[in-house]
Amino acid sequence: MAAERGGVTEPNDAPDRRFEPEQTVCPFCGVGCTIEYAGNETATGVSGPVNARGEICPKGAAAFDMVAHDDRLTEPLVRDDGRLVAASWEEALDRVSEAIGRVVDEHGPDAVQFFASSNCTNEENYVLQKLARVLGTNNVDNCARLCHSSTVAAMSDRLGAGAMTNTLDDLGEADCVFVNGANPAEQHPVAFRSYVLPAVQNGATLIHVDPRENDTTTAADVHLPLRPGTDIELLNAVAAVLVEADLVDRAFLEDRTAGFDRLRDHLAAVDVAENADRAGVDPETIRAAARAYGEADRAAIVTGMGTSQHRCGTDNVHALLNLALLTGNVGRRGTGVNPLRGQNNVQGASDVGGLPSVLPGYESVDDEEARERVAAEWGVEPPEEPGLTEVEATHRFGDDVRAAVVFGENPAVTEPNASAVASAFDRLDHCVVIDLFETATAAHADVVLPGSAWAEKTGTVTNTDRRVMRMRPNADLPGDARRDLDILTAIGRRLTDHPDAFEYDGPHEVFGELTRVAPIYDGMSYDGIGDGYQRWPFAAEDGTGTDVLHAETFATGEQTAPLSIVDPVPPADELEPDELTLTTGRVLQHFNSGELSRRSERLMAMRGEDALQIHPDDAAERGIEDGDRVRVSNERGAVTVAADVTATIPRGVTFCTFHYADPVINTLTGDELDPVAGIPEFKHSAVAVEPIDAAADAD
Ligand SMILES: Nc1nc2c(c(=O)[nH]1)N[C@H]1C(S)=C(S)[C@@H](COP(=O)(O)OP(=O)(O)OC[C@H]3O[C@@H](n4cnc5c(=O)[nH]c(N)nc54)[C@H](O)[C@@H]3O)O[C@H]1N2
Ligand SMILES: Nc1nc2c(c(=O)[nH]1)N[C@H]1C(S)=C(S)[C@@H](COP(=O)(O)OP(=O)(O)OC[C@H]3O[C@@H](n4cnc5c(=O)[nH]c(N)nc54)[C@H](O)[C@@H]3O)O[C@H]1N2
Ligand code: SF4
Ligand SMILES: [Mo]
Repeated sequence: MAAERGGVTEPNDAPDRRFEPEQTVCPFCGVGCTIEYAGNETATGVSGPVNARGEICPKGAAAFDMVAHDDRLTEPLVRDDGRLVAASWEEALDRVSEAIGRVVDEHGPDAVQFFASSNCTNEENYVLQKLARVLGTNNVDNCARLCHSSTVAAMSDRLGAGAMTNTLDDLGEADCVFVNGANPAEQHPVAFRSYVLPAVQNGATLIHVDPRENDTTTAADVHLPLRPGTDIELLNAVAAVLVEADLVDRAFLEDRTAGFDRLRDHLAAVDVAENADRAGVDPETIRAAARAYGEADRAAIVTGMGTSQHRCGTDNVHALLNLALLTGNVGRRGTGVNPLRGQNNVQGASDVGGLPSVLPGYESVDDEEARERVAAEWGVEPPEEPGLTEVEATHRFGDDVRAAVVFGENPAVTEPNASAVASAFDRLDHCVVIDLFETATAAHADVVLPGSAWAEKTGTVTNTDRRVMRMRPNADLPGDARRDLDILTAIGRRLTDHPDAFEYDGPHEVFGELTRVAPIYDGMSYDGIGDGYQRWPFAAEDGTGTDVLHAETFATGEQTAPLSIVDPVPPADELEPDELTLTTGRVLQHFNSGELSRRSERLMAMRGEDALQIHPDDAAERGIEDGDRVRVSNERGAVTVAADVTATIPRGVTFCTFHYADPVINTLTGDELDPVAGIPEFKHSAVAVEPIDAAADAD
């Protein structure tokens, strides 16, 4: 098998084990399980900081399938006469620096947008954002924008830190776990099975707020199957019951919060039955959920994309934060508000400055002191004006944004309103993609550079509960592919006037610089991390870092956090008669833009392509049977997928995964953005659904 895989040159009878196993971190989700090469092109879980018993999920077990896959890019590609053709590294890098150099000369550095990668290491992302800023622009963002940017905005605003307030370990101590808009049983399987589920088995109440019944619901005591886009109605109703039934923590409200009287007056006007009706749920179930949450000694909130990916995503999280603050569930073990982060380094990509408005360590670009500290290290001061977010930038491609450097992201599949994204990419003067595969985004690129997969790199990643862990190589690079860090530093040396700023002995030296620049990583070291972890904010004295945030004071530096008045915001798409709501998301076996998971035969064998969940009554009305091909359409376009007729989804709502369909599911999603965080509304679109034959007849 090894012989037929791309870039691997051994003969057929070579021993299949080509690499020494070394403890590293799973490339998929933000839980951060440790794995290593187990021979025979498979990964095995090894005891690590998160998965103490070496437990992993099916994706972790399949992590090697893409590493030596035939489809791996093994040489640079450049566009000649409209086609991507093989080229030398010299030529490809020259084209990048000449074309982007020209854009900078003619239009200034703000005409270039950098896409950082949540799939890549802290060191790689640190160098990418440094490249942008040394070039003179803050136009750098990562797909946290599409993911938890609204969570980060609301939590930073209220509490002073946009990350899990607590740890996976101490989630296990909760008496009640309130899961809002997340499906951790499928998306964060080891966090769910090894931390949440044991708490539930010990008697904790699990509340699941999700339109659908899924694997998380199976373990839940209370399910609130709300209509997509009605989280504020539901959460305000829960808050109203907490106040009405006197389940609030008076001492905590007094000492640690501000604005209770205002919020209480606002909630007095909330009619629980009316809000329940708008959300499509039973008011008694809302009351039961509020009682379970309010009466628990320790209640933890877990939040995901169902909360964050709305044009009111930031407000949704504000409404959720109110519940924790009203009941004093902050600053103690087993409590808090816990966003489960997406990829294995989406937390780190943001921590190290892969965002347009903050420097490494979340200090604002307009903070002069922070800029000066960075300048002392870099020899160049970063610009003061915040840059563009990803989707904002895409909207401006061909206007004031003329070039893009896309590192380990696939926006042609994963940004909303995909047909508009595709034409936007074609309006660029120059686009360079650094990836493992010839992606849908690479189809619009002028230069495609073959990077390194997770198993071929050294560096660190930061998991969902703020633990920095080390990646170690378990495989050789295929063909002429290069390490991502080497590619980025090579571009930095060619493109900027500060080549010395991109000379490093290796990732450990980059990490050292990061710990000097980003205060939250201050004191960490490669050696100190070892096979374990160091957690931010890192206090060198106690060896591992701070577990529970906001214990005495909030990370804002304040003793109190404000309570917020939040009013419902209707979704951008209004439903016409006969239209259904489409919400999108994931399943256990598949991953994001599908580039990694589609390369695993075993994952694909467990479950096939994208499918549209639709209620039996909605299906029957349209003459749709289970397994039929259906056309899902709206004013933005049309997509064909298989129908999965199931009563696990409410009437009027459909759900589709966004991993594989062609054209992509994001053809249907809208690109109106949350005004604070710039996150799109992936979780609510209006669509018509019809059987494919009827659709063909109509055409
Ligand atoms: N297997 C697998 N695991 C993954 C990923 C993957 O692609 N596959 N991706 C990783 C990434 S990048 C991320 S960000 C995380 C995401 O992890 P999750 O947040 O769990 O992901 P989603 O499936 O997008 O959305 C969660 C749930 O929100 C529900 N939902 C939809 N609309 C609404 C709504 O309006 N309100 C509420 N309350 N709920 C709603 C959906 O039914 C869905 O079950 O997973 C990570 N882990
Ligand atoms: N409809 C809909 N759309 C969504 C969402 C949704 O719920 N619904 N969720 C959104 C969310 S939460 C997210 S996070 C985004 C994800 O959006 P993306 O980040 O665009 O998607 P990914 O598939 O995670 O990864 C992108 C690319 O990274 C490459 N890659 C992986 N590892 C490496 C590496 O080590 N080096 C290099 N150079 N490249 C690498 C992969 O081959 C892939 O092409 O999608 C968003 N889009
Ligand atoms: S739970 Fe996440 S980190 Fe752990 S093995 Fe599965 S995908 Fe990898
Ligand atoms: Mo994500």
